[in-house]
Amino acid sequence: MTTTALTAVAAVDPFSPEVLSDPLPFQAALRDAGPVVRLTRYDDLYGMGRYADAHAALVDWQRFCSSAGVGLSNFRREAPWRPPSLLLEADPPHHDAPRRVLAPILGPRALRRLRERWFAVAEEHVDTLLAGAGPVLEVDAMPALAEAFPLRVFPDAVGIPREGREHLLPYGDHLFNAFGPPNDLVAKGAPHVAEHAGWVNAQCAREVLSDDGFGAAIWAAADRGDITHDQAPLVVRSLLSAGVDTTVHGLGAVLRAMATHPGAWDRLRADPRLSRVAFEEAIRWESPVQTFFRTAEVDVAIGDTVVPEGAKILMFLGSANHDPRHWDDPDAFDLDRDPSGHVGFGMGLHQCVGQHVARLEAEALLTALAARVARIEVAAEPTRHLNNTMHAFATQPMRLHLA
Ligand code: HEM
Ligand code: OVM
Repeated sequence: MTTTALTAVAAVDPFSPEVLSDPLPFQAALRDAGPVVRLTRYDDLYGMGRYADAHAALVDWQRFCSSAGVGLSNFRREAPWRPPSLLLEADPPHHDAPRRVLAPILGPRALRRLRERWFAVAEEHVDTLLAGAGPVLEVDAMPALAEAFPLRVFPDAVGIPREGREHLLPYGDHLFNAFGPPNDLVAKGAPHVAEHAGWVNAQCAREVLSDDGFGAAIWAAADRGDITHDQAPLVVRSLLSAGVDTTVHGLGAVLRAMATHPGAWDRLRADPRLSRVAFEEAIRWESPVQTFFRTAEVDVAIGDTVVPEGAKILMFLGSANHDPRHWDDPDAFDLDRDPSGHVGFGMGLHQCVGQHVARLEAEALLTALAARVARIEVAAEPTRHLNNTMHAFATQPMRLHLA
Protein backbone atom coordinates (compact mmCIF):
# COMPACT_ATOMS: atom_id res chain seq x y z
CA MET A 1 0.00 0.00 0.00
CA THR A 2 1.30 3.49 -0.86
CA THR A 3 2.06 5.98 1.91
CA THR A 4 -0.81 8.23 0.78
CA ALA A 5 -3.28 5.34 0.84
CA LEU A 6 -2.07 4.35 4.30
CA THR A 7 -2.36 7.92 5.57
CA ALA A 8 -5.89 8.09 4.15
CA VAL A 9 -7.03 4.89 5.92
CA ALA A 10 -5.40 6.00 9.16
CA ALA A 11 -7.28 9.30 9.06
CA VAL A 12 -10.73 7.73 8.68
CA ASP A 13 -13.04 7.98 11.69
CA PRO A 14 -14.22 4.40 12.27
CA PHE A 15 -17.20 5.85 14.19
CA SER A 16 -18.40 8.17 11.42
CA PRO A 17 -21.92 7.55 10.13
CA GLU A 18 -20.44 6.50 6.76
CA VAL A 19 -18.29 3.73 8.22
CA LEU A 20 -20.92 2.63 10.76
CA SER A 21 -23.55 2.20 8.08
CA ASP A 22 -21.24 0.38 5.64
CA PRO A 23 -18.12 -0.86 7.45
CA LEU A 24 -16.74 -3.40 4.94
CA PRO A 25 -14.85 -1.04 2.55
CA PHE A 26 -13.04 0.71 5.41
CA GLN A 27 -12.24 -2.61 7.08
CA ALA A 28 -10.73 -4.04 3.87
CA ALA A 29 -8.47 -0.98 3.57
CA LEU A 30 -7.55 -1.23 7.25
CA ARG A 31 -6.51 -4.88 6.88
CA ASP A 32 -4.46 -4.07 3.78
CA ALA A 33 -2.71 -1.21 5.58
CA GLY A 34 -1.01 -3.63 7.99
CA PRO A 35 -1.43 -5.77 11.10
CA VAL A 36 -1.83 -2.67 13.25
CA VAL A 37 -2.54 0.90 12.16
CA ARG A 38 -2.41 4.09 14.19
CA LEU A 39 -5.86 5.71 13.84
CA THR A 40 -4.97 9.37 13.76
CA ARG A 41 -8.46 10.78 14.39
CA TYR A 42 -8.04 9.96 18.09
CA ASP A 43 -5.08 10.32 20.50
CA ASP A 44 -3.05 7.20 21.22
CA LEU A 45 -5.36 4.92 19.27
CA TYR A 46 -4.36 1.89 17.19
CA GLY A 47 -6.56 -0.52 15.26
CA MET A 48 -6.27 -4.22 14.39
CA GLY A 49 -8.39 -5.52 11.52
CA ARG A 50 -6.77 -8.81 10.54
CA TYR A 51 -8.01 -12.11 11.92
CA ALA A 52 -4.63 -13.48 13.02
CA ASP A 53 -3.54 -10.34 14.85
CA ALA A 54 -6.91 -9.54 16.46
CA HIS A 55 -7.21 -13.17 17.58
CA ALA A 56 -3.68 -13.15 19.04
CA ALA A 57 -4.38 -9.90 20.92
CA LEU A 58 -7.74 -11.12 22.26
CA VAL A 59 -6.14 -14.16 23.88
CA ASP A 60 -3.20 -12.07 25.23
CA TRP A 61 -4.98 -10.50 28.21
CA GLN A 62 -1.67 -9.87 29.98
CA ARG A 63 -0.51 -7.33 27.39
CA PHE A 64 -3.94 -6.22 26.09
CA CYS A 65 -5.93 -5.53 29.21
CA SER A 66 -9.61 -4.79 29.80
CA SER A 67 -9.51 -3.15 33.22
CA ALA A 68 -8.77 0.29 31.73
CA GLY A 69 -12.11 -0.08 29.92
CA VAL A 70 -13.03 -1.75 26.62
CA GLY A 71 -14.17 1.55 25.13
CA LEU A 72 -12.15 4.51 23.90
CA SER A 73 -12.09 6.12 27.32
CA ASN A 74 -9.12 5.11 29.48
CA PHE A 75 -10.42 4.47 33.01
CA ARG A 76 -6.95 5.21 34.39
CA ARG A 77 -7.31 8.80 33.19
CA GLU A 78 -11.06 9.40 32.96
CA ALA A 79 -13.87 8.41 35.31
CA PRO A 80 -16.13 5.77 33.73
CA TRP A 81 -19.78 6.79 33.13
CA ARG A 82 -20.99 3.87 35.30
CA PRO A 83 -19.22 1.58 37.79
CA PRO A 84 -17.14 -0.80 35.63
CA SER A 85 -18.45 -4.28 34.81
CA LEU A 86 -16.93 -6.96 37.03
CA LEU A 87 -16.58 -9.18 33.95
CA LEU A 88 -16.12 -7.16 30.78
CA GLU A 89 -14.02 -4.40 32.33
CA ALA A 90 -11.87 -6.52 34.66
CA ASP A 91 -8.64 -8.51 34.36
CA PRO A 92 -7.55 -11.56 36.31
CA PRO A 93 -7.56 -12.14 39.21
CA HIS A 94 -10.64 -9.91 39.78
CA HIS A 95 -12.36 -11.22 36.64
CA ASP A 96 -12.12 -14.86 37.71
CA ALA A 97 -14.72 -15.21 40.47
CA PRO A 98 -17.57 -13.39 38.67
CA ARG A 99 -16.81 -15.37 35.51
CA ARG A 100 -16.72 -18.70 37.39
CA VAL A 101 -20.10 -17.83 38.92
CA LEU A 102 -21.80 -16.76 35.69
CA ALA A 103 -20.48 -19.45 33.34
CA PRO A 104 -22.46 -22.41 34.79
CA ILE A 105 -25.61 -20.27 35.30
CA LEU A 106 -25.64 -19.53 31.55
CA GLY A 107 -24.10 -22.82 30.43
CA PRO A 108 -25.61 -25.53 28.22
CA ARG A 109 -26.53 -27.78 31.16
CA ALA A 110 -28.48 -25.04 32.97
CA LEU A 111 -30.19 -23.98 29.74
CA ARG A 112 -31.68 -27.45 29.21
CA ARG A 113 -34.30 -26.42 31.77
CA LEU A 114 -35.34 -23.48 29.58
CA ARG A 115 -35.29 -25.21 26.22
CA GLU A 116 -38.84 -26.61 26.16
CA ARG A 117 -40.36 -23.38 27.46
CA TRP A 118 -38.49 -21.17 24.96
CA PHE A 119 -39.49 -23.44 22.06
CA ALA A 120 -43.14 -23.28 23.20
CA VAL A 121 -43.04 -19.49 23.57
CA ALA A 122 -41.45 -19.17 20.11
CA GLU A 123 -44.19 -21.34 18.56
CA GLU A 124 -46.88 -19.33 20.29
CA HIS A 125 -45.26 -16.07 19.26
CA VAL A 126 -45.04 -17.08 15.61
CA ASP A 127 -48.60 -18.51 15.65
CA THR A 128 -49.97 -15.26 17.07
CA LEU A 129 -48.07 -13.19 14.52
CA LEU A 130 -49.38 -15.30 11.63
CA ALA A 131 -52.91 -15.72 12.98
CA GLY A 132 -55.50 -14.21 10.66
CA ALA A 133 -52.90 -13.42 8.01
CA GLY A 134 -53.61 -14.49 4.46
CA PRO A 135 -51.08 -16.59 2.56
CA VAL A 136 -48.54 -13.78 2.92
CA LEU A 137 -47.83 -11.56 5.92
CA GLU A 138 -45.88 -8.36 5.45
CA VAL A 139 -44.08 -7.33 8.65
CA ASP A 140 -41.12 -5.41 9.93
CA ALA A 141 -39.08 -8.35 11.22
CA MET A 142 -37.13 -6.17 13.68
CA PRO A 143 -39.93 -5.27 16.11
CA ALA A 144 -42.12 -8.28 15.28
CA LEU A 145 -39.49 -11.01 15.66
CA ALA A 146 -35.94 -9.90 16.46
CA GLU A 147 -37.01 -7.62 19.34
CA ALA A 148 -40.24 -9.19 20.51
CA PHE A 149 -38.94 -12.72 21.07
CA PRO A 150 -35.86 -12.00 23.23
CA LEU A 151 -37.79 -9.34 25.13
CA ARG A 152 -40.33 -12.02 26.02
CA VAL A 153 -38.00 -14.80 27.11
CA PHE A 154 -34.78 -13.21 28.38
CA PRO A 155 -36.03 -10.83 31.10
CA ASP A 156 -38.23 -13.67 32.40
CA ALA A 157 -35.19 -15.95 32.56
CA VAL A 158 -33.23 -13.31 34.50
CA GLY A 159 -36.25 -12.94 36.78
CA ILE A 160 -37.03 -9.24 36.58
CA PRO A 161 -40.60 -7.89 36.82
CA ARG A 162 -42.66 -7.03 33.69
CA GLU A 163 -42.98 -3.37 34.56
CA GLY A 164 -40.37 -1.09 32.98
CA ARG A 165 -38.84 -3.52 30.50
CA GLU A 166 -39.00 -0.78 27.87
CA HIS A 167 -35.83 0.61 29.49
CA LEU A 168 -33.74 -2.40 28.44
CA LEU A 169 -33.13 -1.63 24.76
CA PRO A 170 -32.39 2.10 25.17
CA TYR A 171 -30.05 1.32 28.10
CA GLY A 172 -28.12 -1.18 25.97
CA ASP A 173 -28.10 1.18 23.01
CA HIS A 174 -26.49 3.90 25.12
CA LEU A 175 -24.04 1.50 26.76
CA PHE A 176 -22.83 0.23 23.38
CA ASN A 177 -22.60 3.81 22.06
CA ALA A 178 -20.61 4.84 25.14
CA PHE A 179 -17.78 2.41 24.25
CA GLY A 180 -17.08 4.68 21.27
CA PRO A 181 -15.96 8.33 21.19
CA PRO A 182 -18.23 11.02 22.66
CA ASN A 183 -19.91 11.73 19.30
CA ASP A 184 -23.50 12.67 18.35
CA LEU A 185 -24.76 9.13 19.01
CA VAL A 186 -23.64 9.39 22.64
CA ALA A 187 -24.96 12.95 22.99
CA LYS A 188 -28.38 11.82 21.73
CA GLY A 189 -28.63 9.13 24.43
CA ALA A 190 -27.17 11.19 27.28
CA PRO A 191 -30.33 13.05 28.42
CA HIS A 192 -32.11 9.75 29.18
CA VAL A 193 -29.25 7.68 30.63
CA ALA A 194 -29.97 8.41 34.28
CA GLU A 195 -33.56 7.23 33.92
CA HIS A 196 -32.66 3.99 32.11
CA ALA A 197 -29.65 3.25 34.31
CA GLY A 198 -31.65 3.97 37.48
CA TRP A 199 -34.25 1.42 36.45
CA VAL A 200 -31.69 -1.21 35.35
CA ASN A 201 -29.70 -0.84 38.58
CA ALA A 202 -32.87 -1.20 40.66
CA GLN A 203 -33.68 -4.56 38.99
CA CYS A 204 -30.42 -6.04 40.26
CA ALA A 205 -31.56 -6.08 43.92
CA ARG A 206 -32.36 -9.48 45.39
CA GLU A 207 -35.88 -8.44 46.51
CA VAL A 208 -36.84 -7.42 42.97
CA LEU A 209 -35.73 -10.67 41.32
CA SER A 210 -37.84 -13.84 41.13
CA ASP A 211 -36.46 -16.77 43.09
CA ASP A 212 -35.92 -19.08 40.10
CA GLY A 213 -34.02 -17.02 37.52
CA PHE A 214 -30.42 -16.26 36.54
CA GLY A 215 -30.53 -13.30 38.94
CA ALA A 216 -31.47 -15.46 41.94
CA ALA A 217 -28.71 -17.93 41.00
CA ILE A 218 -26.18 -15.08 41.11
CA TRP A 219 -27.40 -14.06 44.59
CA ALA A 220 -27.22 -17.72 45.71
CA ALA A 221 -23.57 -17.76 44.61
CA ALA A 222 -23.00 -14.75 46.87
CA ASP A 223 -24.59 -16.66 49.78
CA ARG A 224 -22.13 -19.51 49.12
CA GLY A 225 -19.27 -17.02 49.22
CA ASP A 226 -18.28 -17.51 45.55
CA ILE A 227 -18.65 -13.73 45.06
CA THR A 228 -19.42 -11.06 47.67
CA HIS A 229 -22.91 -9.68 48.28
CA ASP A 230 -21.60 -6.32 47.00
CA GLN A 231 -20.64 -7.92 43.69
CA ALA A 232 -23.96 -9.71 43.07
CA PRO A 233 -25.94 -6.70 41.77
CA LEU A 234 -23.17 -5.77 39.32
CA VAL A 235 -23.07 -9.31 37.95
CA VAL A 236 -26.85 -9.19 37.44
CA ARG A 237 -26.32 -5.82 35.71
CA SER A 238 -23.98 -7.53 33.21
CA LEU A 239 -26.86 -9.75 32.08
CA LEU A 240 -29.21 -6.80 31.64
CA SER A 241 -26.44 -4.84 29.86
CA ALA A 242 -25.13 -7.42 27.44
CA GLY A 243 -28.03 -9.80 27.01
CA VAL A 244 -30.71 -7.89 25.10
CA ASP A 245 -29.53 -5.65 22.23
CA THR A 246 -26.91 -8.23 21.24
CA THR A 247 -29.44 -11.00 20.70
CA VAL A 248 -31.91 -8.64 19.00
CA HIS A 249 -29.29 -7.81 16.38
CA GLY A 250 -27.99 -11.37 16.24
CA LEU A 251 -31.52 -12.52 15.40
CA GLY A 252 -31.83 -9.60 12.97
CA ALA A 253 -28.69 -10.86 11.25
CA VAL A 254 -29.89 -14.43 10.82
CA LEU A 255 -33.30 -13.25 9.58
CA ARG A 256 -31.55 -11.06 7.01
CA ALA A 257 -29.44 -14.07 5.96
CA MET A 258 -32.53 -16.27 5.56
CA ALA A 259 -34.42 -13.62 3.59
CA THR A 260 -31.54 -13.08 1.19
CA HIS A 261 -30.58 -16.78 0.89
CA PRO A 262 -33.78 -18.69 0.09
CA GLY A 263 -31.81 -21.88 -0.61
CA ALA A 264 -30.43 -21.80 2.93
CA TRP A 265 -33.96 -21.30 4.31
CA ASP A 266 -35.22 -24.32 2.32
CA ARG A 267 -32.47 -26.45 3.83
CA LEU A 268 -33.15 -25.16 7.34
CA ARG A 269 -36.85 -25.95 6.96
CA ALA A 270 -36.02 -29.49 5.91
CA ASP A 271 -33.64 -29.85 8.87
CA PRO A 272 -34.15 -27.27 11.67
CA ARG A 273 -30.98 -28.54 13.34
CA LEU A 274 -29.23 -26.32 10.78
CA SER A 275 -30.53 -23.29 12.70
CA ARG A 276 -27.47 -23.54 14.98
CA VAL A 277 -24.88 -23.29 12.22
CA ALA A 278 -27.03 -20.69 10.41
CA PHE A 279 -26.99 -18.48 13.51
CA GLU A 280 -23.23 -18.95 14.02
CA GLU A 281 -22.52 -18.05 10.40
CA ALA A 282 -24.84 -15.04 10.70
CA ILE A 283 -22.86 -13.86 13.75
CA ARG A 284 -19.65 -14.13 11.74
CA TRP A 285 -21.20 -12.53 8.64
CA GLU A 286 -22.96 -9.61 10.31
CA SER A 287 -20.89 -9.36 13.53
CA PRO A 288 -23.53 -7.54 15.60
CA VAL A 289 -20.80 -6.56 18.09
CA GLN A 290 -18.33 -4.90 15.72
CA THR A 291 -15.56 -3.69 17.99
CA PHE A 292 -14.10 -3.68 21.47
CA PHE A 293 -11.00 -1.90 22.74
CA ARG A 294 -8.08 -3.10 24.78
CA THR A 295 -5.33 -1.07 26.50
CA ALA A 296 -1.62 -1.86 26.09
CA GLU A 297 -0.24 -2.90 29.47
CA VAL A 298 3.38 -2.54 28.15
CA ASP A 299 4.97 -1.41 24.87
CA VAL A 300 3.91 -4.03 22.31
CA ALA A 301 5.74 -4.50 19.00
CA ILE A 302 3.54 -5.68 16.13
CA GLY A 303 5.30 -5.81 12.75
CA ASP A 304 7.14 -2.49 12.40
CA THR A 305 4.90 -0.67 14.85
CA VAL A 306 5.29 -0.27 18.58
CA VAL A 307 2.00 0.26 20.40
CA PRO A 308 3.06 2.26 23.44
CA GLU A 309 2.04 1.37 26.97
CA GLY A 310 -1.27 3.02 27.86
CA ALA A 311 -2.47 3.28 24.23
CA LYS A 312 -5.89 2.01 23.26
CA ILE A 313 -6.18 -0.67 20.57
CA LEU A 314 -9.43 -1.12 18.70
CA MET A 315 -10.16 -4.78 17.94
CA PHE A 316 -12.22 -4.95 14.76
CA LEU A 317 -14.14 -8.18 15.37
CA GLY A 318 -16.28 -7.68 12.27
CA SER A 319 -13.18 -7.08 10.15
CA ALA A 320 -11.44 -10.19 11.51
CA ASN A 321 -14.59 -12.13 10.62
CA HIS A 322 -14.28 -10.85 7.02
CA ASP A 323 -10.52 -11.27 6.61
CA PRO A 324 -9.81 -13.10 3.32
CA ARG A 325 -6.45 -14.13 4.85
CA HIS A 326 -8.48 -16.46 7.08
CA TRP A 327 -11.84 -17.05 5.37
CA ASP A 328 -12.75 -18.13 1.83
CA ASP A 329 -15.14 -15.65 0.22
CA PRO A 330 -15.65 -13.96 3.62
CA ASP A 331 -18.41 -11.53 2.57
CA ALA A 332 -20.68 -14.41 1.52
CA PHE A 333 -23.16 -15.99 3.93
CA ASP A 334 -22.48 -19.69 3.44
CA LEU A 335 -24.33 -22.42 5.30
CA ASP A 336 -21.69 -24.94 4.16
CA ARG A 337 -18.72 -23.24 5.74
CA ASP A 338 -17.48 -24.01 9.24
CA PRO A 339 -17.80 -20.63 10.98
CA SER A 340 -16.19 -21.84 14.20
CA GLY A 341 -13.26 -19.74 15.29
CA HIS A 342 -15.10 -16.53 14.34
CA VAL A 343 -14.56 -13.72 16.84
CA GLY A 344 -18.15 -12.39 16.82
CA PHE A 345 -18.47 -13.56 20.44
CA GLY A 346 -14.89 -12.46 21.16
CA MET A 347 -12.09 -14.90 21.97
CA GLY A 348 -10.08 -15.85 25.04
CA LEU A 349 -10.86 -15.03 28.64
CA HIS A 350 -13.70 -12.61 27.93
CA GLN A 351 -15.36 -14.66 25.19
CA CYS A 352 -19.09 -14.17 25.50
CA VAL A 353 -20.39 -15.93 28.59
CA GLY A 354 -23.96 -15.56 27.24
CA GLN A 355 -23.37 -17.23 23.87
CA HIS A 356 -25.37 -20.35 24.77
CA VAL A 357 -28.33 -18.15 25.70
CA ALA A 358 -28.10 -16.36 22.35
CA ARG A 359 -27.89 -19.66 20.46
CA LEU A 360 -30.89 -21.13 22.26
CA GLU A 361 -32.99 -18.05 21.46
CA ALA A 362 -32.04 -18.32 17.80
CA GLU A 363 -32.69 -22.06 17.64
CA ALA A 364 -36.12 -21.65 19.22
CA LEU A 365 -37.21 -18.79 16.99
CA LEU A 366 -35.87 -20.25 13.73
CA THR A 367 -37.36 -23.68 14.45
CA ALA A 368 -40.78 -22.11 15.11
CA LEU A 369 -40.56 -20.05 11.91
CA ALA A 370 -39.40 -23.05 9.89
CA ALA A 371 -42.58 -24.93 10.83
CA ARG A 372 -44.90 -22.18 9.58
CA VAL A 373 -43.07 -20.08 6.98
CA ALA A 374 -42.19 -21.49 3.56
CA ARG A 375 -40.37 -18.41 2.29
CA ILE A 376 -39.00 -15.20 3.79
CA GLU A 377 -38.83 -12.44 1.22
CA VAL A 378 -37.26 -9.01 1.46
CA ALA A 379 -40.17 -6.56 1.05
CA ALA A 380 -37.99 -3.44 1.08
CA GLU A 381 -34.33 -2.81 1.77
CA PRO A 382 -33.55 -2.77 5.51
CA THR A 383 -32.53 0.42 7.26
CA ARG A 384 -29.61 0.65 9.68
CA HIS A 385 -29.73 1.72 13.28
CA LEU A 386 -26.39 3.44 13.88
CA ASN A 387 -24.51 2.57 17.06
CA ASN A 388 -20.82 3.06 17.92
CA THR A 389 -20.39 -0.66 18.71
CA MET A 390 -23.30 -2.58 17.29
CA HIS A 391 -23.98 -3.40 13.66
CA ALA A 392 -27.73 -3.09 13.89
CA PHE A 393 -30.89 -2.89 11.82
CA ALA A 394 -33.65 -0.36 12.52
CA THR A 395 -36.15 -1.99 10.16
CA GLN A 396 -36.32 -5.10 7.99
CA PRO A 397 -39.58 -5.15 6.01
CA MET A 398 -40.21 -8.77 5.04
CA ARG A 399 -42.95 -10.89 3.49
CA LEU A 400 -43.53 -14.17 5.26
CA HIS A 401 -45.09 -16.74 2.90
CA LEU A 402 -47.05 -19.22 4.98
CA ALA A 403 -46.35 -22.90 4.58
C1 HEM B 1 -18.83 -10.77 26.33
C2 HEM B 1 -20.85 -10.60 21.91
C3 HEM B 1 -25.03 -12.25 23.79
C4 HEM B 1 -23.24 -11.49 28.22
C5 HEM B 1 -19.00 -10.65 24.95
C6 HEM B 1 -17.95 -10.32 24.02
C7 HEM B 1 -18.53 -10.25 22.78
C8 HEM B 1 -19.93 -10.55 22.94
C9 HEM B 1 -17.85 -9.90 21.47
C10 HEM B 1 -16.47 -10.14 24.33
C11 HEM B 1 -16.12 -8.79 24.88
C12 HEM B 1 -14.62 -8.60 25.04
O1 HEM B 1 -13.83 -9.44 24.64
O2 HEM B 1 -14.23 -7.54 25.56
C13 HEM B 1 -22.15 -11.06 22.04
C14 HEM B 1 -23.07 -11.30 20.93
C15 HEM B 1 -24.23 -11.78 21.46
C16 HEM B 1 -24.06 -11.82 22.91
C17 HEM B 1 -22.73 -11.08 19.46
C18 HEM B 1 -25.52 -12.21 20.79
C19 HEM B 1 -25.60 -12.59 19.53
C20 HEM B 1 -24.91 -12.21 25.16
C21 HEM B 1 -25.93 -12.60 26.10
C22 HEM B 1 -25.44 -12.36 27.36
C23 HEM B 1 -24.08 -11.85 27.20
C24 HEM B 1 -27.30 -13.16 25.71
C25 HEM B 1 -26.08 -12.60 28.69
C26 HEM B 1 -26.94 -13.54 28.92
C27 HEM B 1 -21.90 -11.18 28.08
C28 HEM B 1 -21.03 -10.88 29.20
C29 HEM B 1 -19.75 -10.69 28.64
C30 HEM B 1 -19.89 -10.88 27.21
C31 HEM B 1 -21.42 -10.79 30.66
C32 HEM B 1 -18.45 -10.38 29.38
C33 HEM B 1 -17.71 -11.68 29.61
C34 HEM B 1 -16.34 -11.52 30.24
O3 HEM B 1 -15.77 -10.42 30.19
O4 HEM B 1 -15.82 -12.51 30.76
N1 HEM B 1 -20.19 -10.81 24.27
N2 HEM B 1 -22.81 -11.37 23.20
N3 HEM B 1 -23.80 -11.79 25.85
N4 HEM B 1 -21.19 -11.19 26.91
FE1 HEM B 1 -21.96 -11.42 25.06
C1 OVM C 1 -21.23 -6.03 31.11
C2 OVM C 1 -21.27 -5.98 29.61
C3 OVM C 1 -21.80 -4.87 29.04
C4 OVM C 1 -21.86 -4.76 27.63
C5 OVM C 1 -21.38 -5.76 26.84
C6 OVM C 1 -20.87 -6.86 27.43
C7 OVM C 1 -20.72 -7.82 25.26
C8 OVM C 1 -20.80 -6.98 28.82
O1 OVM C 1 -21.78 -5.14 31.76
O2 OVM C 1 -20.64 -6.97 31.66
O3 OVM C 1 -20.41 -7.87 26.63
